[in-house]
Amino acid sequence: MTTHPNDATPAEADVVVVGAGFAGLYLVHRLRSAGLDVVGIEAGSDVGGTWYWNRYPGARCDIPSMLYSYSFDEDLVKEWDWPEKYSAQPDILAYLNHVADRFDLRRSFRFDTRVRRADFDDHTGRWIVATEGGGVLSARHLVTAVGALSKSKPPEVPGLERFAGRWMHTGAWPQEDVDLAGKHVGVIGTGSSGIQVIPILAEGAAKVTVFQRTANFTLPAKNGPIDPALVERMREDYPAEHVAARRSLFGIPAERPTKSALEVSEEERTATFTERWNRGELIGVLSSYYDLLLDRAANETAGEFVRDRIREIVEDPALAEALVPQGYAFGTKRPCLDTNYYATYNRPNVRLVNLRETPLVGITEAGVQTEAEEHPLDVLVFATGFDAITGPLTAMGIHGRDGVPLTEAWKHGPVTYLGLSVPQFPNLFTVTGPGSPSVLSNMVVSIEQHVEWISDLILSMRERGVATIEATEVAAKDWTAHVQEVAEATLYPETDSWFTGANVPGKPKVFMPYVGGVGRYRRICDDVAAADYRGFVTR
Ligand code: FAD
Ligand code: N01
Repeated sequence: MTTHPNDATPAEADVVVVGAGFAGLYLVHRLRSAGLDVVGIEAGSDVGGTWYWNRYPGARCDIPSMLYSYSFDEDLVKEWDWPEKYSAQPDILAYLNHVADRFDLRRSFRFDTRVRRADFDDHTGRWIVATEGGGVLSARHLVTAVGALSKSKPPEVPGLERFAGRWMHTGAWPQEDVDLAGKHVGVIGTGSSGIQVIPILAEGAAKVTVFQRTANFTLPAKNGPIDPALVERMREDYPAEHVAARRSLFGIPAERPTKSALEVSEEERTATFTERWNRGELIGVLSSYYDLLLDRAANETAGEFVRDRIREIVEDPALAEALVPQGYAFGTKRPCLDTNYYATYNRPNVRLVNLRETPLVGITEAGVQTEAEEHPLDVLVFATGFDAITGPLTAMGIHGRDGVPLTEAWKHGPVTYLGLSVPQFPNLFTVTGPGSPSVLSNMVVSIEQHVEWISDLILSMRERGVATIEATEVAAKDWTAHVQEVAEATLYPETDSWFTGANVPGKPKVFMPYVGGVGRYRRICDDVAAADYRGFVTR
């Protein structure tokens, strides 16, 4: 073994898994069940990942809970009762705790431990993984299950250190209850997190001021207690619905639209959109017609339908116009599902500050300063999102062959083979990495597919006595070009969003997820495996 800056003796493992969310838990279970020696590393104090960190009031999933859960174990599917159609953060966290207990997973994890550096050792063909606090591990494989939305984006506003009140980020919400009674709360950000937290804050706080830079499209969740008939049907038919999800476009079973939005009458379109709006589904309206994410004019029909609903709900016409999203195509920023979001603005204790009209200048001791006025606040909530998809990976200090940093390999944007593997970084696998459907899908479906594919590859390497496997430069270049090509056939790349990295100053602007669809992507991965891992080289 080569020497390493940290001279502690490395502990040995077959696989190091980083992260204890949906992905890390399943990886540890699957690899350990196959007889491998696995060590999991997690920065948080316990399991849960997203659902451990995002404890803000109102946090919940927007994929139906029966599908936003593991499908790999029939008993697990049948024994767990979800309370709501879209269950809340405490219930999802309780589920992941149940999974950890049921499969005895915690014993394989080191919690409160952050990976700060990982070096591939060319001589031994092993990864040397260093953690904050001085721990070092040596492993044949490094699998990142670090999440696509786990690195909170700091607010790029000056002066926060001066603020005399309390502040928090939705992505790292305090563990204890935050008492907001009688307080004036400010919220910066109106993405999915802001849209979920604002209505609840408005109920509990004396006053809420929302600082909005870009108005978002959000649809009603129509949430409520889970339908027992649906639960029974899905349990009886197991795994039919999960199989349908795996073959679908977004990891949610749905009819494939065959009509263009432009080939039907306005009456028919409105009737279809209304029926879909009333279902309370994330992709309901968007999958009414096949061209809504392909053609600007078609997209406008759906966009205008949603804008009209906002105008109906918000009583003050000027306020409604400020909340109406303009200037980008519906669905090209990740859409949101809400409970009472627009109606919240009819409350007397809620005020919207349009940062497009009065830009944010900075944070003062008293609150938020815009070009127009100072807004005094007791509490300031940043719902400003994440350095998404690549952020958690580039923050890990990963160095491949010849010490090449991942940050250097990706300085113009991520280059991967299948979103799973990076040339020059042998035996490194990235669950839901850039270039895979990941955030454009029901992520549990995508996570299960990656975990199973990666585990099968590692086990096949063991059987065949292969020490290292690595994507070829050509395979990664071709795949990355394919990811761009399919994205460019859609409206997605036209919009600045966290999908493109445009939300983080200085980040290369590249559309990162694979829009080709979950089912198609799975077939491609399966074909690669069947063709003796085409596009990889082994040693
Ligand atoms: P995560 O759950 O993000 O877990 C990654 C873990 O890795 C974290 O706990 C983190 O602490 C740890 N980690 C990262 N870097 C390091 C390091 N260097 N060292 C040690 N540990 C590290 N997706 C959907 O499909 N449907 C939804 O309804 C949905 N709702 C969401 C709601 C919120 C509020 C958010 C933020 C995201 C939501 N997502 C949703 C996306 C969600 O992130 C995924 O569905 C899923 O939970 C990701 O699981 P994961 O295991 O891949 O990553
Ligand atoms: O983050 P976002 P999020 N000054 O990036 C604004 C998942 N999720 O945490 O658009 C002022 O979407 C920014 O404005 P703009 C889901 O995948 C799911 O809400 O950049 N404003 C935007 O309004 C989601 O998409 C759920 O102009 C600033 C907001 O902050 C993803 O996580 C719930 C600013 C950030 O929105 C991320 O969602 C929560 C600044 N300096 C999260 N910086 C579910 O419902 C940023 N903004 C399942």
